[in-house]
Amino acid sequence: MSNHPSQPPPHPRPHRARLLRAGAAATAGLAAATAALGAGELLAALTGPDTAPVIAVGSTAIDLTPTPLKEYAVRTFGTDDKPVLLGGILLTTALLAALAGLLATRRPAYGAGVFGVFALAGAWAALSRPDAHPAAAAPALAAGLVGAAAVLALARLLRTTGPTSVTVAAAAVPAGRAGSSRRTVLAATGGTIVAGALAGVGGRTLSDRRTDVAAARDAVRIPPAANPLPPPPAALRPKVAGLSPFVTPNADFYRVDTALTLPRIDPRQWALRIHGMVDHPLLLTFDDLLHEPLEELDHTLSCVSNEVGGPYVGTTRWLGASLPVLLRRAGVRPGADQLVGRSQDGMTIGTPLESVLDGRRALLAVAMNGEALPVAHGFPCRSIVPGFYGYASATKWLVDLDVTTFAAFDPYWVRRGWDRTGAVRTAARIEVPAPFARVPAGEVTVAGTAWATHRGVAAVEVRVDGGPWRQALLAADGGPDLWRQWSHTWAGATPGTHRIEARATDATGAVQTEERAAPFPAGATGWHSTVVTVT
Ligand SMILES: Nc1nc2c(c(=O)[nH]1)N[C@H]1C(S)=C(S)[C@@H](COP(=O)(O)O)O[C@H]1N2
Ligand SMILES: [Mo]
Repeated sequence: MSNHPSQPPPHPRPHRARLLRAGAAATAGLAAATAALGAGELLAALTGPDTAPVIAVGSTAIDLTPTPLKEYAVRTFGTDDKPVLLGGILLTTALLAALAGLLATRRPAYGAGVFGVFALAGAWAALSRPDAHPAAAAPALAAGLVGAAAVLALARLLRTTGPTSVTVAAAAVPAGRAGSSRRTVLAATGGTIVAGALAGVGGRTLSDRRTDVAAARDAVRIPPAANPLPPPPAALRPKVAGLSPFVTPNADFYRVDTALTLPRIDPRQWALRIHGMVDHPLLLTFDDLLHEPLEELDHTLSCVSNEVGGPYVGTTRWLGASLPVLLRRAGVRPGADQLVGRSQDGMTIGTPLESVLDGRRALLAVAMNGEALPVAHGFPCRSIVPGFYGYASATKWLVDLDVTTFAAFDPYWVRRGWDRTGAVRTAARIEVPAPFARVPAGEVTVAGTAWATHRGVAAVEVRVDGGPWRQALLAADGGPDLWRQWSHTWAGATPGTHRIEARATDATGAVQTEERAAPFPAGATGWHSTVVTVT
């Protein structure tokens, strides 16, 4: 800034002054961004929570993320991948905002331009969501305008009264004036941050209240099953401390989806369309669905992204209308081979039609373990087709079923390179002892869970340190659609470090392969192992 017209006279601490100036400018940018995001949230209370700029950008980022990076994120952050993504977006926003503030004190138009780019990116992201309406762009555009106006105003204030002139003034004018201009800058910056934060929190609260479906969900009365199943027998689970429960409580059921804000659907406004290659397209309301004879299905759902030994698997008693009955009522035309479910948030999930109609108990589920589906698990309705990973069978927030062909349509995950079929691979998981546990020498109880959904588990074997395979003791068999728990007594465990391995055989007689494969593109393979220390 040596050519600056108001070049200050030599100052005893120029570095400190420059730093202060830069800090104040960056903070002004951050304040403007806070105001911008606050304005976006406030407007999103009207246009829908998923149109708020950060959410819209985040959702688009999820859809655009290349598969390997997404795999890495799920592997590294697990179900925290969404907070990590939002944190990353906020951090990037903060860095760019600080840069905008620095630019604005020199070239106001550039500073404002950064917010213009923000606005356009946010608007584009919001408009490119599958369920977008034109008003979806409004929050991002408003955010851009507010941010640009705020950064211009704050930068102007800084140029006239900011730390540059404050420090200069401190040398030249009575201390009172320098203090008051510093207070002006602080007050304006702080005020902008507070106003932005209030607008943000207020907007989010308002939109949560507007879209809340908790009351509507509580009001739902799910009729009992036409032929209720007996409670799951205790013999399904070996009595081993530390082994997971046979039926997974809803609160502990894994959640995997691309939704940054959960779709909140009022069941009174919900309808399901069954159409495509059918003779009689159907439109079913939630009431219609509840008037169908409801079936119970005890079933183990798992995610294709689950690593060997991983947690993305759970067992539930689902309740719902029969999917094959409704498809037959619609009259499936010859030639159709794929059933595509579409969710309210635009997810598409394809299942082989032949499997849905081959006699297995596929459901349009409305309840999970005796209560209406939790919002995170698809309220008010999701599909369940035993034998397939969730990405190929279990559309949450389901609103549309399209009877089509594999040739005509690639669903969301298939477009990203995942296997078309999505059949569940055989898996065995060691749960007891826990990894790196210290156990006393002698007899060690080993126990776990195995699944080969819709084929069923016929055997589980255990070995220690690469020794001979021993048959584990299988608990009672709940049927092929359920996981099977097992236990084994490892006799003669000697002090030291040991490696326990397990493998399952499915009911077709196929032994689980040792070959390690990553979850992409068709599900992980390989034997689970756990290392323990015997003392
Ligand atoms: N609408 C919607 N449905 C979805 C998904 C999704 O991202 N969106 N993810 C699928 C995947 S990959 C899995 S494994 C299951 C997980 O269901 P859960 O979250 O109830 O365990 O939902 C499936 N259904
Ligand atoms: Mo999944």
